[in-house]
Amino acid sequence: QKLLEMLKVADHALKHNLYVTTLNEKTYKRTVPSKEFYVHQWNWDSAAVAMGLVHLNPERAYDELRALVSGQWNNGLIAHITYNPGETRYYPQAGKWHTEQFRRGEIVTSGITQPPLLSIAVDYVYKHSPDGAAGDFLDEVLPAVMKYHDYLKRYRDPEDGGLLTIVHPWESGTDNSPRWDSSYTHINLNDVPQAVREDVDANRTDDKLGKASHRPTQEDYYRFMGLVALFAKLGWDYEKIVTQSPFAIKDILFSSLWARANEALADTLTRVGRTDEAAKYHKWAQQTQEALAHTWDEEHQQYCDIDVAQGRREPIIEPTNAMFLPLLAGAVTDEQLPKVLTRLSDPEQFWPAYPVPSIALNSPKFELTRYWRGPTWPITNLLIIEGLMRYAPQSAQARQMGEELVDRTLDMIAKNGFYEYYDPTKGEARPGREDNARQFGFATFSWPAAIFIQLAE
Ligand code: 9WN
Repeated sequence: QKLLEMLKVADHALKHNLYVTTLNEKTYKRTVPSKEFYVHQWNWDSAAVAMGLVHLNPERAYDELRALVSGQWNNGLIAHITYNPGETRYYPQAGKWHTEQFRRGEIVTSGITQPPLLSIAVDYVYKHSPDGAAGDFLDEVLPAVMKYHDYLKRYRDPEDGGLLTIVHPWESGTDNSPRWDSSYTHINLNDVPQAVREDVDANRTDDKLGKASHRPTQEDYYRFMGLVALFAKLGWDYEKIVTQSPFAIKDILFSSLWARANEALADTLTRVGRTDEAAKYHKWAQQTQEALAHTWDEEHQQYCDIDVAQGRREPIIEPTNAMFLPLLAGAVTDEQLPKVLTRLSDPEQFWPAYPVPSIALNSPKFELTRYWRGPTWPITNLLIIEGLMRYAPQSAQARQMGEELVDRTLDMIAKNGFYEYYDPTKGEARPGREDNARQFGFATFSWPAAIFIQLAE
């Protein structure tokens, strides 16, 4: 009964966050993360939303992904934000990116990307569609997805080593993760132009950026916007950006999704009889699996991001939940698997009442409410669940943990409603803006609603 009620509310949340616009004389339907705060279309949020929507309303899932690829740049980039016109509440507003020359007519985007959940969503939506319903959708979206993969391979793995480089913390989807602390020591805040800092100061208000005690700090924002200004100055030329950015990381979360995304894309292509084209993506997936396995650090018992900015090559040791994403990629070796599961199942680290916190509970950096420095996020739970289930055929422990994580995630969301992130110790909701969340009841955030639907299926 409770489950059915929740599904209804999830449906309501996803309808509440729908934005319909007409751009370039076409109608686009985008589900924004939260109409009270994140009023544009976010890349990996929309991919997650489409996977939930396909169970309620396949047409809306198609619309979501069509809208997501509509602003693709000529070089293949699918941006992290596709802006809704006329909305200026969220900072940075559209004009701050200086991406004018790359825009497709009236469709305005940011200039960076986000973890590549897109092809995983396309494959999922296709597989869960009623027979014959998804053909047109696939014809429209598949070329864009393939072009996006080519962009990622060409610009983010120029050395052809299998791991992808992100150039902005927002590209990781885990903005203020402790994974980036050591890289930040190389970004001199004095190098951030005065005008950029003043702009952040003027905009870092609760209504534009959410509750300050929960969000990334003022200095984080100086860095975020300093990088945006630098990339605009480099004309959004990704050959230059990847070599010159003071922030450039081989990200294990991003790369794990990349491996899985290539498998998914190869799967979709195979299903529609394009086996020859699938081979390339299979190869990329395999290459990344091997590269991820090699980031394992035996001393610290974890997979590591690698700081590759400006010629550096420094492994990053931080006990965050990103270390479990190689499960999703199928990159974990037989020898590594029990070690990964031991770490994940430890109640002092990653398995408290409501796993999986964004950083280990016993880390001195753990903060109960600060965004990606403590709270449990439904999106990373979904990916870790998929990862654990991938190893279920060979590991009873992985299966049992995967099933338990489904139950606890559903329970956490059902207890509170659809919030952005949750307290891992009590499972309480941690909305970005408590005032708004209360005011609007619990039908606010899109991806917990969509993930709830997907996990309840
Ligand atoms: C910056 C929308 C996005 C998520 C990210 C999350 C947060 C934006 C922000 O919100 O990022 O992209 O303003 O903090 O970190 O994962 O996609 O829900």
